[in-house]
Amino acid sequence: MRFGFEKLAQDGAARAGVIRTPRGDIRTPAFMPVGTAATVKAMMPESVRATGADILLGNTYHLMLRPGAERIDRLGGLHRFMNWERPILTDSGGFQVMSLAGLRKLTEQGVTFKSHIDGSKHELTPERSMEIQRLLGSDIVMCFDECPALPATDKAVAESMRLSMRWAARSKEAFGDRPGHALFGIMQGGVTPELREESAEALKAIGFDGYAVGGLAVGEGQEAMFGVLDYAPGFLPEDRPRYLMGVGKPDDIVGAVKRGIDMMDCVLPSRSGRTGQVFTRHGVVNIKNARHQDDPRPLDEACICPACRNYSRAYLHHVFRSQEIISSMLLTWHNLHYFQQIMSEMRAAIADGQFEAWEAAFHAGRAEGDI
Ligand code: PRF
Ligand code: ZN
Repeated sequence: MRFGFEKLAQDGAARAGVIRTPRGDIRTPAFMPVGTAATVKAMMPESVRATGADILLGNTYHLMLRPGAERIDRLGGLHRFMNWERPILTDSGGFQVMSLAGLRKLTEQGVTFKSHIDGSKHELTPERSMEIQRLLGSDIVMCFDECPALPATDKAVAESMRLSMRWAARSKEAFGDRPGHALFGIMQGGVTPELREESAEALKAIGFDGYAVGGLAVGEGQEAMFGVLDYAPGFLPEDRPRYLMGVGKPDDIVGAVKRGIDMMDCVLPSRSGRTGQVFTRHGVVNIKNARHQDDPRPLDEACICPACRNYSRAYLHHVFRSQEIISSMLLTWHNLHYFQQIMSEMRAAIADGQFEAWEAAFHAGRAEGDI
């Protein structure tokens, strides 16, 4: 079976559809929980599935360092290793090298760096990134790219983008022809329309199964990000999935879907679950706040996740303050459930031609500060 994308409905620029893979369908717009180190922290894989996730994200950078891609391959691949048999998308490593590794050196060939774990020296190139993602058994492989931090000069953004486009061509060549597996290109170009268009044209000339919008959510702010998303998805093929990398907060996700994005990933729901920040229909709840300590109500009375069905705010406050492991488990579950709930509601609204009304209700129900 081959990889495919079918658009089922469109409402304005927002699209609803399905990505078909040999490991199962991915309903879009899709939110991908992040499973960096072969685990979505604090969650069993069956619990992640119960929140409504069709696909997880894994990381080349972390897994190559620990436990090693060759080891995961010997153990039957990442799906079996982590007990998640559904689709996995893997990021290619360059972005994580730039944000996590020590002592980096970037050349035309690739990047050498020191591990953030033990200081050991490693190299990533487009060819090695493709090899690692093949050893992991990734269903959706990402091109090896470079993502400059913003703000940066136009000249720096242009040079970085052109390097990423040369690496995209090398990634495609090294990936080869792998039926049932997909390779996605990554658009760069900062917040400059001409550079975004040049990047999209370069990627389309190479030809990919899907296209990511990279280089956003790197310090430019929501207004600038939406500014790019007002035009950038339009440079990409209509009939291929579009993936916005590393985004975001619930309102970022809604704004991205409205502008034609089909897939997203972010550590926010899982990481926030461990730091006591809870996302709900009404806004953000900070569970460590003392005003929850006598509160018998659930986090969100309308939510059907285990944290909301079975526990009070007072209990969740207590286990968070006591640093009990169940705190991370319950809050992560709730956050992931809430993010998937938004995705599911958006898919239905797009199918019904009601996206605008849904979006208005989404914003109307939310408070700015802590609730
Ligand atoms: N490139 C890759 N991974 C990423 C990004 C990117 O630009 C981003 C930017 N938000 C997150 N993750 N390869
Ligand atoms: Zn809940």
